[in-house]
Amino acid sequence: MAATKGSKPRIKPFRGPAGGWGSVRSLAEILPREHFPLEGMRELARQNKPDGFMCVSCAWAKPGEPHPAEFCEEGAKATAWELTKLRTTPEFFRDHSVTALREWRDYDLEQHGRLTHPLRYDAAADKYVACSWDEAFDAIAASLRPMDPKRVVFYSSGRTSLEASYMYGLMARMYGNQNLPDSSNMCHESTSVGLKAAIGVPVGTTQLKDFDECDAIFFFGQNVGSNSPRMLHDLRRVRKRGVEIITFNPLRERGLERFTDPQNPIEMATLQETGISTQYHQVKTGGDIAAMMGLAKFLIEWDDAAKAVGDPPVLDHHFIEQHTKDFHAFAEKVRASSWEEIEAESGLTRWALEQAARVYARSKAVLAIYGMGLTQHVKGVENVRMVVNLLLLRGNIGKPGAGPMPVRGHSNVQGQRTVGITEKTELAPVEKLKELYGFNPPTEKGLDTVETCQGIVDGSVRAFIGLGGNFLRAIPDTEKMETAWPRLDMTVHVATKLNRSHLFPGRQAYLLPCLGRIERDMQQSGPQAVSMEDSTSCIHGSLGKAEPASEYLLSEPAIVAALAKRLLPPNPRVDWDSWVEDYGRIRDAIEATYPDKFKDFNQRLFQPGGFWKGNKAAERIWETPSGKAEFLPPSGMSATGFTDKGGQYRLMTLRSNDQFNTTIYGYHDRFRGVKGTRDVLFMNAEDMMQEGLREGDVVTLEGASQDGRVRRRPGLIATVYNIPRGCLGAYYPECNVLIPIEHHAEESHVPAAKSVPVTISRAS
Ligand SMILES: Nc1nc2c(c(=O)[nH]1)N[C@H]1C(S)=C(S)[C@@H](COP(=O)(O)OP(=O)(O)OC[C@H]3O[C@@H](n4cnc5c(=O)[nH]c(N)nc54)[C@H](O)[C@@H]3O)O[C@H]1N2
Ligand SMILES: Nc1nc2c(c(=O)[nH]1)N[C@H]1C(S)=C(S)[C@@H](COP(=O)(O)OP(=O)(O)OC[C@H]3O[C@@H](n4cnc5c(=O)[nH]c(N)nc54)[C@H](O)[C@@H]3O)O[C@H]1N2
Ligand SMILES: [Mo]
Repeated sequence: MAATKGSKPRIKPFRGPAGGWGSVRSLAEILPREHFPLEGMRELARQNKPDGFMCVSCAWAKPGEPHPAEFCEEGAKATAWELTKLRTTPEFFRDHSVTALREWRDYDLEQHGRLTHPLRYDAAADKYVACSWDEAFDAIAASLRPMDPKRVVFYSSGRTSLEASYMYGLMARMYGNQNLPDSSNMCHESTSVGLKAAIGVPVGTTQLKDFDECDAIFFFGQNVGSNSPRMLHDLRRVRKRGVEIITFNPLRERGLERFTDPQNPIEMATLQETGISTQYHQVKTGGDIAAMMGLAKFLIEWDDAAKAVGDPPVLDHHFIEQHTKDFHAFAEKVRASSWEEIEAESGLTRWALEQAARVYARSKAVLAIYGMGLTQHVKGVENVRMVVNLLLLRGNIGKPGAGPMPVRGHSNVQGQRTVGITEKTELAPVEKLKELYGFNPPTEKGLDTVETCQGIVDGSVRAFIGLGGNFLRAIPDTEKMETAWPRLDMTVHVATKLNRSHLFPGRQAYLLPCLGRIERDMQQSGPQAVSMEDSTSCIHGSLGKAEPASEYLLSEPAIVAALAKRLLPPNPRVDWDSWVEDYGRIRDAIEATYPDKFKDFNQRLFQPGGFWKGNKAAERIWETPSGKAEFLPPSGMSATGFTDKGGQYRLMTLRSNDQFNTTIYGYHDRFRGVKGTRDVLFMNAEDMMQEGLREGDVVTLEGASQDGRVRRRPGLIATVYNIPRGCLGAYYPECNVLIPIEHHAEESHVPAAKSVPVTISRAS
């Protein structure tokens, strides 16, 4: 593992708020380092505006009436990362072999700047060499055409636009598979599976306006200050109105504690802060099912008691009767649960849960906001369904100010699923595609992320095409996967910057550089806009205007079209070239395929605040098999899926405030007080004492090894941290080596990155 370069590591508590002067200072460091061009400041001002471009960072909603600067520290970093003046040219690859580059840190690979030319891997020289686009497309198509389509995977990362995603999914299906894993397979797939089963829609039912109507927010496992900072404005607004925010998180995340708006000169000058959470419950990792069972237990007990004496009910029985199924089975399971077990599994006292339950019981409209702290567990889907159970008890779905609000990750990850990036036949528009394009789309289920990994290991997958992302770094089991990867016959990555996935080429490999979203995309009919769907199901147009990083870049739609044309037999009904000439025609095709969601797509493209694609559950129409919203009693109290034993910990892998997924912007995690390193192991003080460790000791984590494989991550600095006993925290992706590929959510196959069983040793 490469050592950390730069300043001496320092870990001490951070006392400031989220936002505030810290975020200004952080940008003042990063913008010059990226050689951020002056014109870039103009681009920043266009970020998330109705006529501008949509931030390439997170998927948080973009309001119709934006702030003068509708971006956050993280969004500005992401823009600077894309608009950097630094370049990774063919000369760079002449000087560095692929094997040598594997020794580089993730940070240094991307920091070297934007890719400029299409590249072919020359195995004899172990180097990437420049090639022409034609050569690349011809070779890729020639290699894929004779292959069994079932053995080829088309991955996409959630940044890709609706237009490119639609074409990509169509290409895969016309070729003969729906092996279309995307980053949501590692992320909110637990939401898509859990919500679909429970309320008939795979996405949240809520929108920005619900912040103005809610009177309480229950907030589970999402680090708003680092990962969706623009939401802090919404949270501050509701706090000023007296809305209670009840947070469940093993760590005291600063963004959930207090915030100073860096764009508010008065707040900045006077160091004013808004307190965010009104209750903060440091639940044990994997303890949310138990915590929510505790809340439900209070509500049901209070309701039973009220009924006995003829008081007004605590539960919304009218809603439950009219709209839900299996309430009684759920209530029985809750009544039968014991407080001992709830307290032990959640790590929270009955008293603390009572305080939270009281807020829930007296609130008329409750939002439930959540992120990876719920989805990335073996019982991740049950976590999500437990959120629904809780909401259903008081009719908190399908009314203003209430409902589930999953916070999605990548800026268009939700949208990709909407336009056909899915391995599941029931989610694909099979009949429509048949009707529109006259072919028989495959109906055999495709491979998701975990199945792709398994296929690469067992040799059944022969080719991997990646539209964005850093798959090999984002998935679990780093060592095992890096060993298997080069056995692939063909690997292709469409990317903006060099990353570790590119350094494990298959027998044939191409690296194709593309335009970023902020850049001008000029096609035959003029400059092109693309579109994306945010976390609240609103669809926004996005127009890039910045000068492209290189004259050789192609747009993602152009790359997909060029490959499709060579790979597929001609089909008079799909004119790939005409789609690329004018992306409006791709949007027409999307509208023809999904007329309900995308009505008048082109006309509404730049509607301020985006246009809402609609949501049946929000109207209390339940598209479940029973036609009702379904309660589901959890199978057990713990979300971890494994039994605790002496010396074994639950490791959660985390993002810092200085990264976007596998992209490392820097080595600080301001809110957690970490400076100059990512090799940190956050530990409870008593656990450290029990292990005989002192602050700063360097330790090794060892992962589970049912398959006989040793999974180790040496070089972590043990650090006393406010974290529940038995739980550990360390950074992703450096700790992915510890996660077995089989350790994933049961129904959704999301890698269970938030509770990984590990032990600690001093061996290096
Ligand atoms: N700047 C920036 N923005 C991003 C990203 C980024 O890397 N950087 N990534 C984007 C992507 S793709 C995604 S998916 C999102 C991710 O955003 P988040 O959903 O915030 O994901 P994580 O950073 O993994 O943090 C998960 C949070 O859950 C808590 N947690 C861990 N285990 C548990 C548990 O068992 N129960 C509870 N209640 N809490 C738990 C952790 O303490 C942490 O606060 O952010 C998106 N936005
Ligand atoms: N242990 C652990 N593992 C995790 C997680 C965790 O919390 N813990 N989180 C999971 C989650 S939620 C996610 S979403 C995944 C993330 O998985 P991915 O989405 O696959 O990874 P990213 O790091 O977002 O991808 C970064 C790369 O995208 C490319 N890129 C950037 N912009 C563009 C563009 O406009 N076009 C194209 N074509 N390429 C571009 C760049 O080359 C860059 O190197 O990781 C997952 N893995
Ligand atoms: Mo994600």
